[in-house]
Amino acid sequence: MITLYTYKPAFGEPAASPFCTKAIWLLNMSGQDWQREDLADPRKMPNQKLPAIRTDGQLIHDSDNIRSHLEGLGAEFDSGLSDMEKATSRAFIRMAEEHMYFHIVADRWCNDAVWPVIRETYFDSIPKMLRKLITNNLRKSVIQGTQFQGLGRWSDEERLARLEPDLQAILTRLWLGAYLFGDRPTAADASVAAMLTNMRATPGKTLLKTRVAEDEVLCRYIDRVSDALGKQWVTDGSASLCA
Ligand SMILES: N[C@@H](CCC(=O)N[C@@H](CS)C(=O)NCC(=O)O)C(=O)O
Repeated sequence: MITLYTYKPAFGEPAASPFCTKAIWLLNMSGQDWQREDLADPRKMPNQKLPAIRTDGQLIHDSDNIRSHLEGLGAEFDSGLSDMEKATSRAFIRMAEEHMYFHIVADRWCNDAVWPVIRETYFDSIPKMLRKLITNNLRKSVIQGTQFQGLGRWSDEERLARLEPDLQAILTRLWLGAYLFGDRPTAADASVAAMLTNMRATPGKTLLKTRVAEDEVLCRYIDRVSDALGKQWVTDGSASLCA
């Protein structure tokens, strides 16, 4: 049995982190038996981040490594995709995880109206008297991180303009099928939809949240992926089916 170390569910999502949601969805697709253990503090993990899995005494961290491990056990997330499609899939995953993700961070940590809800949700295990003090330092370092990464230097309007071509690329892929690469979900959907669903789930009102929440095609796509990958899958060797 695989144990997934993840952040707890938040804002109606399977986990407070899109990378944990991605890992949950990949585990479901893999057909492996797994259980979750929710952690509030990632500091004991390699790289001090979540998600990670424990399996056969090994601790495997990073959602990409979790994917590789599951593939080593026989999961075929991209079965039926051509080499050309697999190359495009890889680029979409990087777009989601190395660009779209930081918009969620900026929306949740840098926005003074959203931050109190984030603090009270993510850090409710810290005693209330200490919570503001401890999390203010953490928030400062995350805001510095967004400055270093670059997105934190843009206004919300400018940020949204930078994201728009990514959203258009996703919408273009969806002309062709229900999922990014046709009629069944693949690895790219687990990354891309995890980012989109978390953008939509951010508490309060932000430009980014409104952009995603008011886009019918994106919302139908998010709901389709959440429905399909939120369930445990069974594999019969050649195909994966929702259980
Ligand atoms: N590349 C990693 C990213 C994981 C990640 O960024 N996790 C964040 C939450 S979304 C985290 O645990 N951050 C804690 C920290 O940086 O202190 C993956 O794919 O798993």
